[in-house]
Parts: sequence; structure tokens; C-alpha cells
Amino acid sequence: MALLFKSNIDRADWWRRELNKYIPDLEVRIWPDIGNPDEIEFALCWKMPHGELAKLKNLRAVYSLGAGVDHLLADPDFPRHLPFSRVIDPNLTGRMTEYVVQHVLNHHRFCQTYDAQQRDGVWKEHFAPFASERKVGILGMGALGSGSARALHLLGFDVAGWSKSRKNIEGVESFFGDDQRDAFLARTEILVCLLPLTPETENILNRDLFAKLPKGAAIINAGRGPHLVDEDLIEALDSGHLSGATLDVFRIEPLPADHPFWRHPKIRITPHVASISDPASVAKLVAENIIRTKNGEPLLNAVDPEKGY
Ligand code: NDP
Ligand code: OXD
Repeated sequence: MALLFKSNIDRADWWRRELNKYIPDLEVRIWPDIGNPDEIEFALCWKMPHGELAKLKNLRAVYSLGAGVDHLLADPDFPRHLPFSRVIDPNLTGRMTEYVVQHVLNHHRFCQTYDAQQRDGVWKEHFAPFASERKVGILGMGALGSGSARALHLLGFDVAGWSKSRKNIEGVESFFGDDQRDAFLARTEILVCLLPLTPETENILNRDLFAKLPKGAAIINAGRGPHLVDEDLIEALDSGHLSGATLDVFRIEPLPADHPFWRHPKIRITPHVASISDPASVAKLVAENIIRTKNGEPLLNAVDPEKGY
């Protein structure tokens, strides 16, 4: 029983150890050293080179190593007929919640401004409103967005979310569908993007959207790089319409050394670390899906490629 594994090579042995705790006879073959491709029945992947999965004649299921599936569905030859799953995991949600809370607080409490003032030796107070007066808005209210929304609500923020369908989360206002997007943006001072990347959401963080946010708003993008139109962000920051941005994801990763984001004083960069699929937590889910695949049962966290997330 062989599984193709493709992700960060430095964590491959860890994944193998964790998977073998649940399925001792599973052979975990690390891409590209996969031996005889006809022996591969399962694939656990992050950013697989296009066309490679389609070559595996006996592949029975594909498991995305992340919450997102855009990195696999971008492959024109992705085997869409096979069972396909993604990660939903309490520890993945917990880490994303930490990231969102950390950076919402940074914007709420002017941390970028104080960092700059410290560099210049400036002692100057800025008055932060009560959390209950700070309006935070989350684009994408799925596993990750709703976890962050709940935590921000518990901290006292005035939280709203935007999604395709209506949500019912205590203390969190739900906006849904394209018709309600402008109203959601008009009330949002700190905007967090936790959308999946689909044809509908690509380039959503653009000049028109920024213009609908109140002056002085900040954005946090932990969704995907192609959600953001890079030049439009720089323009909105330089004009003073937006006060700051925290970016974890980029069109090209690693972010190229000459990209203007690196040196922009109002941008804080993290290297796609907002959250992570931790083998110690996620291997159990993958093992369960391998067993389900063998038994012909529906996968946990199954993804419909037509829906795209
Ligand atoms: P989910 O699929 O659980 O949630 C997606 C949400 O987005 C849903 O609420 C969905 O609405 C909403 N949505 C999708 N398309 C639209 C649209 N066109 N208009 C309005 N709302 C829309 O995803 P997760 O929460 O698990 O993950 C979200 C994304 O976070 C991932 O796809 C990935 O890109 C990113 N991510 C980033 C990480 C990082 O470290 N930076 C780590 C993990 C994930 P509805 O509920 O109505 O369907
Ligand atoms: C994911 C990610 O999709 O890490 O899980 O970005």
C-alpha cells in the first residue's frame, strides 16, 4: 500500500512517522522518489507539479495537505473524478485564530506606528477606541474565518463576516452574497481575508474594494496571494486611504527580493506561516481517509472540484 507524499522535504520523515502510527504498513514515498508509479494508490500533496497526478494509473484518492485546494485544482490534468479531500483541523484553526487576533490587535493598537516611532525616538500617544467600537470584518466564514470571528467577538470586537451563504454565529453579524458586500465593507475598519482562491475571489482585494472601506482601514491577507492586486494596495497605502497591511501570502512565494512590499513602511510581511498542517494533528485525519478510500466510503472533508473550495 503506497502513498505519494509531496510537500516540504524537511517535514517528510515526520509525516511518515505520524502516518505509520495509524497505518504501520503504509509505504510513504517522498516525491520525486516514488519508485514504481503504478504502485501508488493515494496522494497527499502540497503544490504538485502539473500533470504528474494524471500519470498515476492506480491512484484512488487525493488528499490536499492544506486547507486550500487551489494549488491542486490549478492543474488542468488534475484527476477530478477521484475522491478528494482537504484539511479541516482544530489545531490549524487554532493557529490561524492566533495569527488573526495578533494582527488585528497590532492594527487596533497602532503597533506599526509605534515601531516606526521607536526607530525615530518619537514619544507620541495614539488613542485606541474600545474594542467594542472597533469594527472587524472577515471575508470568508468557513472553518478558519468563523474560528477567528468567534475569538475576536470574545475579545469584545464588533465583528462581521461575509460569505456566500448566511451564517449564524453568536455575536457576529452575517453578510452574504454579492448584494451585501458593499454594506459589509462600509462598516469594516480592519478587514481580514480568509477566502479560498477561486475564479470568483481572485483579485478581490483591489482598488474598488479598498475605496469602499472607510478611510484609515487596515487589511490582513492570510487567504492567498492572488486575492490581492499588489499595485492597488501600494496605491491605497501611499494615498493614505489605507493605514496598513499585514500580508502572509503572495502571488510568488517566496516573495521575490525586489518586490516593493518588502520595503514598504506600512506593510508587515510573514512568510506564509499564519497556520500550518501539523503532522502531529493532521496525520490522523489523513489515515482515516486512507482507510475510507480502501473501504469505498465517503471521505472526511471531501471537496467538490466543481465548487472549487
Ligand atoms: P472554507 O472552505 O471552510 O471557507 C471558505 C469561506 O469562503 C466560506 O465561508 C465560503 O462561503 C466563503 N466563500 C467562498 N467563495 C466565496 C464567494 N465567491 N463569495 C463569498 N464568500 C465566499 O475554507 P477555510 O476556512 O478552511 O480556509 C480558507 C482559506 O484560507 C483556504 O482556502 C486557504 O487559501 C487559506 N489558508 C491560508 C493559510 C495560511 O497559512 N495563510 C493556512 C490555511 C488556509 P460559504 O460558507 O457560504 O460556502
Ligand atoms: C493551507 C495553507 O491551505 O497552508 O492549508 O495555506
